[in-house]
Amino acid sequence: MDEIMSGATVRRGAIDLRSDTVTLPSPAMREAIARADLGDDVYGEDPTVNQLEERAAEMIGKEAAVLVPSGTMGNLSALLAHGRRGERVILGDECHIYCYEAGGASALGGLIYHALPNRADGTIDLDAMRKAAEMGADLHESPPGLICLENTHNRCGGVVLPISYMAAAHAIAQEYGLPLHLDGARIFNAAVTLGVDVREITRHVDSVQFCLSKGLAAPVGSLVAGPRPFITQVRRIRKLLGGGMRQAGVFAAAGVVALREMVGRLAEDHANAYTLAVGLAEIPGLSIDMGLVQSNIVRFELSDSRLSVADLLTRLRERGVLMGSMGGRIVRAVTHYGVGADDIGYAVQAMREALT
Ligand code: TLP
Repeated sequence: MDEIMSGATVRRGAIDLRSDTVTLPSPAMREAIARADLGDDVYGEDPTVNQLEERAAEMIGKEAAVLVPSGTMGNLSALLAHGRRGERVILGDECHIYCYEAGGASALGGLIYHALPNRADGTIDLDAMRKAAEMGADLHESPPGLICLENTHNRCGGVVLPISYMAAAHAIAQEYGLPLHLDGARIFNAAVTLGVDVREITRHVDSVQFCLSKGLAAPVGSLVAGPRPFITQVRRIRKLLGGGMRQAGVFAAAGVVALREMVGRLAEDHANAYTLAVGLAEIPGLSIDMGLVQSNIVRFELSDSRLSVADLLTRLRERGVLMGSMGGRIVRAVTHYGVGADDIGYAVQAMREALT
């Protein structure tokens, strides 16, 4: 393992559980990248991008989709398309848009984040959501612009929002004439856990952003999907944000393969995450709520106060296993295409040693 971990950069060979964003493209993706038909996508002339957008819209059950460089830009452009300056974005206080996207909708679009507590299961109390949606009639209040949900929910440990909850939130949004946007960075993981076609989830939202570059293992890219006029507006905002790309078919080609070949293997990541969680749960000094291990994310607490999270992560790193800190005493491990079932046993053993 010394060889793997020497120097500042992590060499290939480490068991990298920091995120599913670290996945490298599959051989089929590299092949597709090499052979991709290309054109200038700002002119709408990249055939591979067009193919990806059409396929994505169909799979996700929306009229149209647009390729953006990142999940962050996807969410931001969707929020800016839905809301106007001074309007409120009603969302959870643990969601990625609120915690990890540099306040973009506020900084660049003048929207106001109205953050409501996220419960451990990733949901927002529906009464609180309704109250937030109601606010705005009084001229002292800022009007609501949209509601956002996240599924699977990253900071809550990859939990999956039930379809009945999505439907109930959608009903509230509709009652108040608000669009419901879904940060579905890992929406296919949610569909796999629920055992449904992804459209059973997305039919309860007006727009959705999902990532190709996480569990689906493509190197770059996210899609925003929704009604065609909305997507036209997102396309305009993507340009405004500097996200109009030229021969983007270079990486869209990997996205086409991702949608075709990688969704079907996500269950493997979920099984590996569960095995990892079971192994970690047996180690004294860690505590895990197994009920929240529902997809490819394992979130656990370092309850042994003799060791800091930073020290634990260093000890793991020295053993060739990488995990991430989520603040406080919370650690996150994410399984993905680059991690095999045999790596899980090794990672558990490394954790046991790191805590001894
Ligand atoms: N999440 C990353 C980090 O930013 C935390 C990760 O390692 O999990 N929505 C959700 C739910 C996400 O988890 C992420 C990325 C994004 C949006 C943003 O996607 P990118 O990184 O493509 O901008």
